[in-house]
Amino acid sequence: MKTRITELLQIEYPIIQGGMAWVAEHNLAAAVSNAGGLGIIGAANAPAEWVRQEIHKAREITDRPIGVNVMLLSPYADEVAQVLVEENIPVITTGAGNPGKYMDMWKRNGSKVIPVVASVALARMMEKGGADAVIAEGTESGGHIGASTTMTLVPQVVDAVKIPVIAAGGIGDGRGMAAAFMLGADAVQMGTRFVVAKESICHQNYKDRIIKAKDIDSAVTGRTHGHPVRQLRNQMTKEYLQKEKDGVPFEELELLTVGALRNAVVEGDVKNGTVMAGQIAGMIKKEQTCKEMIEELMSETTELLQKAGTRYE
Ligand code: TUI
Repeated sequence: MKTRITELLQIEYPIIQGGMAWVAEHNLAAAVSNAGGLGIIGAANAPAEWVRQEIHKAREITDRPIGVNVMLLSPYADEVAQVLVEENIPVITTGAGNPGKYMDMWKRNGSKVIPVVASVALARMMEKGGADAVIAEGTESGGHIGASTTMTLVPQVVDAVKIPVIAAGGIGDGRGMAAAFMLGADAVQMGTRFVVAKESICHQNYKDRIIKAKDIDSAVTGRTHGHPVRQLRNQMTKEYLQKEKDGVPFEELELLTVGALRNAVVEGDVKNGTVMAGQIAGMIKKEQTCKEMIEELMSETTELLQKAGTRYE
């Protein structure tokens, strides 16, 4: 399947793995790239030297391109941005902010820069600033989210910019992927489904929570202080949401989440940890290798697109 994104990024399939904190490390990224998608190392809040090591380790497992996601709220964002230049990273995605100040240095070095946007305004600004594509991420996603749904955001971004658009948020199978193409996207980015990949180093308790999740099992914390985060409901979200209702100050709410994502992903504490996952968790029922996932996604998607083609001919 050829799209503007497979051409731009020199990949076989239009599937990009999300840059999930703690989960998107070298094993997962290399497995996705080896399976023909684009694997991403999530720099998240990690120091720049960790990111460099992960890039080196991924390169031992795959010769194919891998990308890095820069989480712009990270205290290490400046140093990470520099490491990506030194390591000649071919594809850089960004999240949780405006990457404008890094754009020139990355573009001068030949990287393809693909910011996540949650609005048409930011998509337009990124195109003007030289972005090669944008990821339009709907509120169905796990982690830090914007307000618009994928269904409404993707076509509006597609209409607003000429660069390719990658759809993200709530996509977990061939139906979602085919729908994204119908909305005008040239590729999809998926996170939650890859969390349960066999190559994902995420703790089994976390994977099991996703596999057992029902459609309405996610909750959004942090709406009151402007940093909404989607995660699966547990003891921690219950306390957090009650405290938000009670008007507890941000600094006290923060105490509930310090180290909580690591506790869930690495230690398997799915009761008091942060179990970030998208609304699609309810549909994810099995662990597979990245290759199995990507092959299944591609056969479902192409079949649906062919069917749609005949129906509307
Ligand atoms: O970044 C993500 N997902 C994330 S980041 C993360 S770590 C974190 N944890 C707690 C609080 C904050 C961060 C966990 N999950 N996805 C990409 C994404 N970017 N979603 C939404 C946005 C976004 C939102 C507004 C991007 C830009 C934006 O506008 C910023 C501006 O300055 O205009």
